[in-house]
Amino acid sequence: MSSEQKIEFYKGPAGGWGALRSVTNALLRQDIPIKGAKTLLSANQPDGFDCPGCAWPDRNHASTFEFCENGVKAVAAEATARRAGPELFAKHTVAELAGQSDFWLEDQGRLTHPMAYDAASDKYVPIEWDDAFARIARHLNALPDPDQAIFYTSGRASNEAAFLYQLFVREYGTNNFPDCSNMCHEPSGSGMRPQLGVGKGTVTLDDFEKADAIFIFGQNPGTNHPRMLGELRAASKRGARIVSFNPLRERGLERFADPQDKLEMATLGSTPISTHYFQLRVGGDFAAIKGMMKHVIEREDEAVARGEPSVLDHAFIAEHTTGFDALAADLRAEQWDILVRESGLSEEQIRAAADVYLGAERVIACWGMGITQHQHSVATIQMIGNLLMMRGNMGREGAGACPVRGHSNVQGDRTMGIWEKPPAALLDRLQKVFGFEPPRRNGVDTVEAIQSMLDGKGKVFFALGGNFAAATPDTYQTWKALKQCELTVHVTTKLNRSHVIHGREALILPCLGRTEIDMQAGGQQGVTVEDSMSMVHISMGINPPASEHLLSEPAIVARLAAATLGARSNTPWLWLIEDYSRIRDKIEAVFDDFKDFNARVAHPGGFRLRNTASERVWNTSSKKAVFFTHAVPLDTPSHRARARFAKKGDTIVFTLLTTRSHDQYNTTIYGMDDRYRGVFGQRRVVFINKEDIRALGLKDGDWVDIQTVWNDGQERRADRFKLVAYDIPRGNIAAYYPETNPLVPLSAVAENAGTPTSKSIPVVLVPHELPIQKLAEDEADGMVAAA
Ligand SMILES: Nc1nc2c(c(=O)[nH]1)N[C@H]1C(S)=C(S)[C@@H](COP(=O)(O)OP(=O)(O)OC[C@H]3O[C@@H](n4cnc5c(=O)[nH]c(N)nc54)[C@H](O)[C@@H]3O)O[C@H]1N2
Ligand SMILES: Nc1nc2c(c(=O)[nH]1)N[C@H]1C(S)=C(S)[C@@H](COP(=O)(O)OP(=O)(O)OC[C@H]3O[C@@H](n4cnc5c(=O)[nH]c(N)nc54)[C@H](O)[C@@H]3O)O[C@H]1N2
Ligand SMILES: [Mo]
Repeated sequence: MSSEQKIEFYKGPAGGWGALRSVTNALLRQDIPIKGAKTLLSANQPDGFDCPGCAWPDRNHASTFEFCENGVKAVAAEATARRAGPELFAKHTVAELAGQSDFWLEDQGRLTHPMAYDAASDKYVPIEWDDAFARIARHLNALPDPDQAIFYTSGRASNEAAFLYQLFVREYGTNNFPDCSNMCHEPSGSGMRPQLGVGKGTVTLDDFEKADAIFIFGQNPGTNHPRMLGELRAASKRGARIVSFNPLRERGLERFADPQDKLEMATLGSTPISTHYFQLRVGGDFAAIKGMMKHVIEREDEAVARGEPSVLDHAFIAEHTTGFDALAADLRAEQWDILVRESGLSEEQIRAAADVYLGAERVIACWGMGITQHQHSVATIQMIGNLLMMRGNMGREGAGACPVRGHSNVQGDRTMGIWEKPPAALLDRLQKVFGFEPPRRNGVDTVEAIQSMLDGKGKVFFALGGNFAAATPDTYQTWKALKQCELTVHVTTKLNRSHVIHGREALILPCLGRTEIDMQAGGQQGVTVEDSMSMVHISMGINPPASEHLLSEPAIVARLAAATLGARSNTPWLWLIEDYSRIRDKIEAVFDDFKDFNARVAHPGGFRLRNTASERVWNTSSKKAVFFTHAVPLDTPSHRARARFAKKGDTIVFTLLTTRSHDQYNTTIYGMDDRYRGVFGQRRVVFINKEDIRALGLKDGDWVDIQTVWNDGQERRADRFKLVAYDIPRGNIAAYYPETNPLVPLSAVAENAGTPTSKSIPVVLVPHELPIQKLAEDEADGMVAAA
């Protein structure tokens, strides 16, 4: 399947014919006939299913099919004709399966039967559903302390599944809810809640139509949110300024050809996306944004001195905010040389970016993982908030904050209470509605969960979706943690690393995907999801299930809850799943924002949840929006590592960012190409500045091993990566995740959010010693090669 290994600069725009070709390949690869690929046309339709790709919203939950290359790949991966049935497991021991790559594992197709690990034969063997639930219940009920069980969630779970899950786990007695959000946009919530009183984005697609300037920090929409390019293209065409901050030159931020635009396609035309592109240092956004604010304050002071109109929105600042004077004083005192050094941008570049901000009436700021996965991510996000608020760009048309979420329902899962630090109000309400005493202790997040298992406290690990063993940091520590468990359970659609790195006992519970018809006693069921802009809508599967043995996620949770809690629970678990509108009634009973849930979600396109910040109502402790003052971070792991090696002469400490290729969905590898970055047929590459290659005494195409510089004496390495000369600032390198997760120390987390700092790991590169053979295609990715 994979193309020939080559590195070839990509000259075309994002989208365009390359995207159409790639879609055809994706369908062929999954044995899906292209003619009559009805599945694809039903994605994001009012009567179809929500695309299991990203969380970017659709126009009115679209009336026309919005073409999205990576949406098609996500749908095709789920709707594949391939099957991983009991025969596969009969043929291979788990040790053999563990020797296969991540790509190979998922490529076996959809799981068809519940399977249990049999230690005697080292194989997974089929198990009846009721026996599986009884076995889990037995383990859970044998634990002396419910906090010894850990319940992970990945962001595809529907609202209905997530709601039942958090209810079950809290009735069982713990708040141990690590989720993918902990590794993703957790810092956005942690930064925004104390600042704005909401932990979610404040803008809608309508705001995108009205913005004069859109700032994009640390996000690669051409690959990860392709439908966002449509909005950016429209904004660009009407003259809005689009300002990108990214250490890498990303094609999708430069030019885009809309595959639905016949003229653009016929003429090989395209639309420029970014009007300004700032290639800052990894982690340099904080200093860049602070510099922009300093420029704004300087202009304000000049304007006042000259008796000219103010550049700030004083009315907004006075009526709606606190903390501005302290921030302004801090900005006046800040030194340009620090801002320049730490951002990696020149003073002129920072001032130019700030002038775009000053020249715009209405500004939106978007951000992604390039902002959230750093030690100082929470402070950086509050800096973005500060910048927006200086000119009142919060809670009015065409303006606001837009953290662009990842998984299609990751935002909804948190809304439903998948949260290890539940607010007291939620627990009070659960108590009232369901008549039980919820646990009040905070639970563990993702990194704390790994630690808990390593320490021998966490003994049962249950995952509703995802791929914990591959997505998390410090891979070999995580594997050790999972292997120490008494029981690991995965509710899942496809085989992945987490099923072959397992506890003493292990279960694989295969579930329906979004694309599939969910039939219950009360007829066909739909589920609901919430996108990145707080729009809630229904999702209805259209395909027959991949196997007759699959259960829906709500059914799995409810039957497990009934088996575990028995007469202890007052909740009518099995009655609830006969008709999911009953679950939605309970959601409404717990969350006031879901008033008339069933009626409102029946509208085509659904409804938007209330977002108080977008109404300029501030649910913070002061009842105002807050300007936060933070010093430029000068003591990050990269700073410390550089200081340590500064004395040792010629060793170069790089800051490694880990990112996604165009052919993957998180830990799911669709293929070996990263078209827009010019990488084909391979994934073990390091993007590096050509001057740095020279400084290392190496050549483009040479092989290196990557080693983390950390302070705990533990060796962390990932071997055999090919150097690829790339347009990236010196001292910074980039490589793909998950292959690089063994390099991320468990203790490297964002302050006040616990998010692994996957975008800034101090590393050194050493020439690879052993001769490199051409890697077999299915060995070329994933954790195996690293093991
Ligand atoms: N096709 C596809 N779609 C996806 C996903 C997928 O894997 N595949 N994953 C989904 C998920 S869960 C998520 S969270 C999102 C992720 O979507 P993104 O947020 O786009 O995540 P990344 O690919 O990790 O890339 C982040 C970008 O940040 C840049 N960057 C890295 N460090 C810095 C920095 O310090 N400063 C700045 N300014 N930029 C930096 C990188 O060069 C890269 O362009 O996408 C979602 N959608
Ligand atoms: N180094 C590094 N590490 C990272 C990141 C990074 O940028 N760099 N990004 C982080 C981010 S943003 C995230 S969100 C996490 C992702 O972490 P996870 O959400 O845990 O991982 P995914 O790869 O999205 O999960 C893929 C698996 O989900 C299962 N699946 C797919 N669809 C369904 C479904 O409908 N139901 C169920 N039950 N299962 C399903 C399939 O078995 C598939 O193998 O990774 C994080 N890890
Ligand atoms: Mo994510």
